[in-house]
Amino acid sequence: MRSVLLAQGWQLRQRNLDQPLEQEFAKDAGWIATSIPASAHEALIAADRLQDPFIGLNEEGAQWIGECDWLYRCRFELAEELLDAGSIALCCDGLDTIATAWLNGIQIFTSDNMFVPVRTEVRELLQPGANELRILFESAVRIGHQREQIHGEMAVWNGEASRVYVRKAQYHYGWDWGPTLMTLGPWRAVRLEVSDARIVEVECPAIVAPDLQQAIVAVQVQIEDMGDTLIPLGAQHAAHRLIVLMALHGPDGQLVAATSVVVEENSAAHTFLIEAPELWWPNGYGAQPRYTLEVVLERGQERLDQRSYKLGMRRLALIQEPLTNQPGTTFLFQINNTPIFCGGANWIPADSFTSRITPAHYRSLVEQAAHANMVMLRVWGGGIYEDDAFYEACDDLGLLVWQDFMFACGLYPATEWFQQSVRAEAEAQVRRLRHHPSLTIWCGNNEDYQLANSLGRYDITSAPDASSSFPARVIYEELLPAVCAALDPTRPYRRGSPYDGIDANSSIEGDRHAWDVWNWGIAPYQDYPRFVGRFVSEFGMAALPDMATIESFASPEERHPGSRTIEYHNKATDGVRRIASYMADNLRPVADLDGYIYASQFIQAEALASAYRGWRRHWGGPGGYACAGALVWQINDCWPVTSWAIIDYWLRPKAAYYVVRRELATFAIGMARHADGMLAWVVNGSTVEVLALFELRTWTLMGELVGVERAELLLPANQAIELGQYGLGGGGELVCDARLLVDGSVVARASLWPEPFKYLHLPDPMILMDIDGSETIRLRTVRPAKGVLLSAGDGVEWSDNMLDLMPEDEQVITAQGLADRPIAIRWLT
Ligand code: BMA
Repeated sequence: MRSVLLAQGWQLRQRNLDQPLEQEFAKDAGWIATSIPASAHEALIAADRLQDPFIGLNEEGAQWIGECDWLYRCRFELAEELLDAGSIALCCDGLDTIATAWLNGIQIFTSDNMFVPVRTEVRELLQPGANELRILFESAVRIGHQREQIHGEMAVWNGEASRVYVRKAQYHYGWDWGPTLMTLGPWRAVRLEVSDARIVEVECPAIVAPDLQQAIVAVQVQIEDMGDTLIPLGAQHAAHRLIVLMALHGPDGQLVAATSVVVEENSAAHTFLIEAPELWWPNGYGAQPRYTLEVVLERGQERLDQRSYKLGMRRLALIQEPLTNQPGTTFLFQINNTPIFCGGANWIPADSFTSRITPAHYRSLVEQAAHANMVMLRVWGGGIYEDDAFYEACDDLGLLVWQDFMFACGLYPATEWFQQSVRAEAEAQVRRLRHHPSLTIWCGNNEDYQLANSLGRYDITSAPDASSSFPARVIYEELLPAVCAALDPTRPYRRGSPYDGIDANSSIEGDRHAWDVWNWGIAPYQDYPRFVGRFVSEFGMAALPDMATIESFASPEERHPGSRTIEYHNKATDGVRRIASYMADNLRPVADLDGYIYASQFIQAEALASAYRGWRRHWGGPGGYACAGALVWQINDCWPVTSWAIIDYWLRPKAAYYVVRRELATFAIGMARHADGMLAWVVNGSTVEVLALFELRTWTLMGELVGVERAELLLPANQAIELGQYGLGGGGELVCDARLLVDGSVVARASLWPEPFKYLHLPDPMILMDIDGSETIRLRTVRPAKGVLLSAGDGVEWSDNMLDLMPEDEQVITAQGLADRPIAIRWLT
């Protein structure tokens, strides 16, 4: 099979609706050159016809684009000999969204779901020499409104309501962290596939035996053979037979086994058996070895097509069983029979313009997640089924993927045409992604049950019904599970996130979105521990991005707290007021932008620490895994904005990033005030029992030591244990400083401060910073210091940051890439 990429030679222009379409396409003037994939917005920006919508208030000036229809055309030359092939198919891997296409004047398809690739046979329509492909993209806004008029307005949280009628990334309609940018155009590749016979599909589930001693890879190959029509009847001898060669190589490149199978009825199958497989593990639990499956289609000696897959051998289970010490049931992922605490984050598309997210960008973000000791990323349902590069990075780095189907915060229709489109979408995406070892769970939607519940429209005792007031239950409870059961039976499927059946956001069953802090009730973040769930799949606290990121979109006179531009780049409901309210509760007022950024990032860091500490405490071991995961909302941004992201659009980590990394490290310490003392606990996330030394010191704010305790602990494997209550002798404003040492090295630190911080009289801590060589930094202090943040501009990777420093406890940090740049340091004053 040969693939001819149609990436160049494209043009686009706005359609004048008053003129006949044919005439509009035939016009010579007014076309803008573009390459594919790219949205119309990107082409217009490149042609200087649109100001970058990420800068200032420019988003507003980009709204007309989505309200218009657009014409795309591509002129390409084809060599005559290509037309001898059995088949030439036009493949559009993703069209955004309402598209009609013509090849050399003949209509070849219509498409209205950006998640369904289109493949159309076009050999008969092609000619040697010049050819022209035309695509009309109609306004998704207009078509959505037309559908809404016919079928009725549906309820939504976020975005504009007609979005539920259009199978387009829902965040394009605007979200509480993203701009409204109604992109359009070919958002993935457009290709011609030239073949006589081709591999249509390879199904290759890797199944590991319960004792982990064997694995099988059951390969099924589907073939399409156009060439056989060219062979005279009766001449189908051996030389014309299609053969599939399959070879499996181990992680070290050595051949495990190989076979060749004669294609019969357009398919070929073979099951590989692997003894003592090298297992694939999540980040932090072991390595990520991959086996390579090569599939080659041949006729005679001629190689017609080939595919290659990197497979991971891992045994996956989602355990929902009664807890012995608490009400309800677990929501626990096991990989290779090992219970995994799924610390991690929610993932949104990394750009409003998805086609410009490079594999390197995906890789950097997934690497940042892995460096933050994350184990799981949840691909949230209001975005896109991500590019292969994302899943490959997750496979490589051991990030488990929770994959939502693309429905979010809405009541979706379930008419026949809509269901058909969703079925095609789900089948295409499940087929594309199912071989990835990182893929862990399919999930029907984001918060649609919660929304229905809030409107009194979800009744678990009734059966799903497309004509009910919550029609899409037929999609989440019948259609999607049927597609998953048929195409990917080895993975669990959940109806929604959150979901448990009855109240859709239970704290004792299923997963839970803990928006008690920030969104509902604006509860103090210090209360996070109370909002625990069996698996917290969302929680978060918003903060401003890095100063350099603000400089990328705000002009110098707009760089102050409360500026129109900075507030415009904060899309959350009451976003500015909520940040202000958490600041007012906890910190002294600040007026300068630097201080304001620091304060908001300080609060985000404290909030996420409070959540992770409070919840990992419930990683209680066999029978007691009462909280088995916590995914922060959100890891990334799609544009430069104040949001819940812990890494901003330009990949600059916020202070909370480092705190999350520490809280998700193998070892962690937790402390909470209790009566006139405090309670402490320790998490051992390793899979072995560990002998450790726990040290607790108590300091006055002036740096006087008022108490020391030490205890040797035998930490059971892979669970948290309670250390009990400690008195806080001395009264007054004291800071507890805890360390955990294994073999003499500090493996975890934590501190507990009197709060609110705004009431404290914090003296100068007298921090000493020494730089050894060019990248090693030694930090010491005379008095306790809170929230010590180092910065030195882009390109520096801090091994740790946003530290609490205590007297007599030097912390050594590496700053990769620092060279001889100056370091700015600040702390809570
Ligand atoms: C969640 C998400 C998003 C939203 C976020 C912050 O529940 O599912 O819809 O962006 O909250 O409000």
